Amino acid sequence: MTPLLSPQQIALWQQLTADARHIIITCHRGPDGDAIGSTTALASWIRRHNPAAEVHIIAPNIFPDFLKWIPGAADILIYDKHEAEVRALVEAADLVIMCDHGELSRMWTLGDVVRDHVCPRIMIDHHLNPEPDIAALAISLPNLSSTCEVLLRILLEIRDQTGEPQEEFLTHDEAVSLYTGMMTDTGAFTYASSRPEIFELISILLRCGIDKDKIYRNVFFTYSPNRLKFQGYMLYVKLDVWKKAHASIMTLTNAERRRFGILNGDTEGLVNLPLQILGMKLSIFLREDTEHPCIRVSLRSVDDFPCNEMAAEFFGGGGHKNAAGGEIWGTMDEAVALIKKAVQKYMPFLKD
Ligand SMILES: [Mn+2]
Repeated sequence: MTPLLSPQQIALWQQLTADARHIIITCHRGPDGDAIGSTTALASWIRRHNPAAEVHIIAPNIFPDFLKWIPGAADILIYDKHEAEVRALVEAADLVIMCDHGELSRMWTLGDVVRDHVCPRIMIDHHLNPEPDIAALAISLPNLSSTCEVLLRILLEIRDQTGEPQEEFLTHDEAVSLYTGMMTDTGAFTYASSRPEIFELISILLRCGIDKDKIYRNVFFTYSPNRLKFQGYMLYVKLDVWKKAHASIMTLTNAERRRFGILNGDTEGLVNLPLQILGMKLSIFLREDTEHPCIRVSLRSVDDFPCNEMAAEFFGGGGHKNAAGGEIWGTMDEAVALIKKAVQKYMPFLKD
């Protein structure tokens, strides 16, 4: 594997992580498996390598229940819930490590607290367009699938540099955290995961004794009975396939939410299902917002269909080529009408 870090960067990493006594590790708002996995693995690694340091993981807001089993996740401080305590910790920090975000604004108001506090920062990330000049050491690799992959490669390079014994470079729990992030950011290695290095790294994690099948079940087999029945309802009753456009649409109202007693996270992943239809290129999911009079739009595609461009042009949103979102201020009928207009405009991408 080609090294990610120069010898100078490794030296800087070593110096920053060894000298600090009050370390804060942050992730983006709406933490996902990669955010929780990278922060918990790194916190554990630093505690082992710099026992004199006090290390805190801070998330801007709560993370989903299906990530709570991750080793170390129980100790994560939630800024939304403990504002004063977190503020004091940030103000005492002599090192801030940003994981899985390249911009302070991705932490919302917590980003302002971090920005106002002067101390060295390290950025470990894989998102496009990192904010310039916010970190003494910025390790931003948009070509890698996950921050956990970036972090694992950093720790391997440090091991090789320091000659640390093989068995001490990563604990079982750290390996579990890192695997979780690599798995969740690639849809269990079904997208953005064709580089051979990923599987070399997985083999290293397996040698640390992780049970990858169990990790998969811990994350993905966590439905309530209601959620599965609701999914059946959405596919059987609400899925509308536009054959000629190779597109599909599902809509969800708040009345339906109440009827099935579903929670916000229960709609997660629903938008991906129609892409299992042979030849399907675009899946659209519209749902009434639970707080505001607007319709939230989720788009998923395969191959070259630019979800991000459609989201930016029609729904005031954005995202990635194959996954994007936005919102429509209006009724569901108005939203569906606008979607039809958008699909018409992007028909050249959808036709055979
Ligand atoms: Mn990520």
